[in-house]
Amino acid sequence: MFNIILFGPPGSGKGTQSEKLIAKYGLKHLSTGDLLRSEIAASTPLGLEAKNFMDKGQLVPDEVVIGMISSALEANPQAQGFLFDGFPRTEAQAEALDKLLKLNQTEIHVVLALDVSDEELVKRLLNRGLTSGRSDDADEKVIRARIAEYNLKTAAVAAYYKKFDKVVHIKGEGTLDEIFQLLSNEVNGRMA
Ligand code: B4P
Repeated sequence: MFNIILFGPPGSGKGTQSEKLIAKYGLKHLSTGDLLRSEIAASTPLGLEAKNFMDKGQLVPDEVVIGMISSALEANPQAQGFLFDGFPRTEAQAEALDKLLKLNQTEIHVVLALDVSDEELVKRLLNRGLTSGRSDDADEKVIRARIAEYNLKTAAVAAYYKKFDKVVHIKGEGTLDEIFQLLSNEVNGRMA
């Protein structure tokens, strides 16, 4: 089993690069953003609760996303490995993930952190907002709130994994293929 966290601020290319990584390495993609948007689309109680936070650019409460990831891990006992995209986003989520993986006798093997400047993030997300229909991409104020949440609560997750020497920083600006090549080089080196 090989487990990756793809880490970075909103708009850093996590979702985009995840699609390419799961296709190449046969991993199961677990995106908390996608899971939450499915719950919203199905108007479940969890989705209705999450929407209140997401529309303001705030993080959804830890217990909600941890419960979702726990169910997703249970539902995929045959996976060869997981690619976590947008999770963990707080230190409490990172600790919970470590416990869940330990129960399954596995661990996080590498945290790939995409570095992108704030101005580039805002530009990308506003651009995506023109076509995505995502309410959290439509308004610059909400986008900047998401970046502030990242700096306040999520950046600490990289520090958590640095203690275990698992974090690799990758330049997240450039073409999709250039960035994918840098990510693949790291995965290849560690899977060997
Ligand atoms: P997410 O769905 O995770 O969304 P995101 O952070 O915006 O990143 P995403 O992966 O979608 O974007 P990408 O960078 O690929 O989260 C949304 C919300 O859900 C959060 O704000 C929060 O409220 C909630 N949430 C999710 N997980 C949570 C958790 N664990 N705990 C609490 N709350 C949680 O792409 C962005 C754009 O950039 C795209 O248009 C793409 O085409 C473009 N792009 C990508 N790479 C590019 C490149 N190299 N050059 C130019 N453009 C590029």
